[in-house]
Amino acid sequence: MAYKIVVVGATGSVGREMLNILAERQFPIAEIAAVASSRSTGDMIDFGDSGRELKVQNIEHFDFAGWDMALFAAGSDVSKIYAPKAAAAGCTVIDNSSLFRMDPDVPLIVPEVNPEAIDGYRKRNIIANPNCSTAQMVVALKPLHDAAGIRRVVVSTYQSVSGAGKEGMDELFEESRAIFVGDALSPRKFTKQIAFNVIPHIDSFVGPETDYDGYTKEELKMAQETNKILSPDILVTATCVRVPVFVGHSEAINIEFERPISVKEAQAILRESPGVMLYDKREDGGYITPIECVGEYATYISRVRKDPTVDNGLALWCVSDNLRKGAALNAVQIAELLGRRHLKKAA
Ligand code: 11C
Repeated sequence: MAYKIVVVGATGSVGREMLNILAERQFPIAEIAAVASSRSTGDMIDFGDSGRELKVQNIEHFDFAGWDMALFAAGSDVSKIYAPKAAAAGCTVIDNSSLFRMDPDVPLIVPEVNPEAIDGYRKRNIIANPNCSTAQMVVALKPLHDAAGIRRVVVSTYQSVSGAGKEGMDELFEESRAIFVGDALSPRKFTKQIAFNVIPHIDSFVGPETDYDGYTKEELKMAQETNKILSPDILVTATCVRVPVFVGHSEAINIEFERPISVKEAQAILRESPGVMLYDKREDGGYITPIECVGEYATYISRVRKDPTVDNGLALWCVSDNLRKGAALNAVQIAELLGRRHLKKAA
């Protein structure tokens, strides 16, 4: 069976990656539409490396009836208006924004972790794609949780500027150039200079209405989304930091388990786990850095070691392409899962 697929936000960084990945994985496509705001209407964009070009259609006039799935990557404001319209027209929405993630009637899916949860999608005909920093972390945690039961996670992130979209990437580029040539440039997208700096602040601050007063929404998302996808019992505390890297999020993760698990056991489990690539040599360069994961599908794990400061503790380093596993790839994998598990049966 082949599907009629819509990509909403097709001209953005994640939308383009969705088109690349649909073409790369030879997703069974009967028809494909690239949809965006009126600003891009009529522009031609590549359908990955398929050799085909797609004419961008205006979302304001797009009729979702008769389409099987719509992959939304245009942000919460667009999803708020158009995702329910598409879903009501019978087109299943796979939404990359944070808008529906914590809705109990919307499954939040990482296919390697909780594929069975997708069965609840019919309530709203919407499936949510998690935040990029959560997606790669739960891919790493899931097999270890199955083996020894995770009690608590302490994570610090090193998130690339592409998490803040094209504007974030432009700002790092222009600021770096300005510094080299001696020009002054004020921050626009970020709160402080990002070139040659790090900023311990991603998304807005959370207020005292939650246990996470003083944390940021990005940090809260890592806790809440992990609880929804993997287990409600895992305690997560995160510090999310923006770093001057264009693509690829990195995470230093400390894990406390219910039961003992050795470094060798964890490495053996991770070596066999779906979506994971273990590269862990205790030598110079024996680990993966963000620049090496760009354009890749895997979540890379390195530096697995015992954390001797707690009972049953491990520490590890986790890197993934935030535009791919963190966004576009995960959305396409959800579309593949939906096709396999539901739409074929209905055909
Ligand atoms: C960042 N993780 O790096 C964010 C981008 O909730 O989908 C994705 C925000 C989200 O800035």
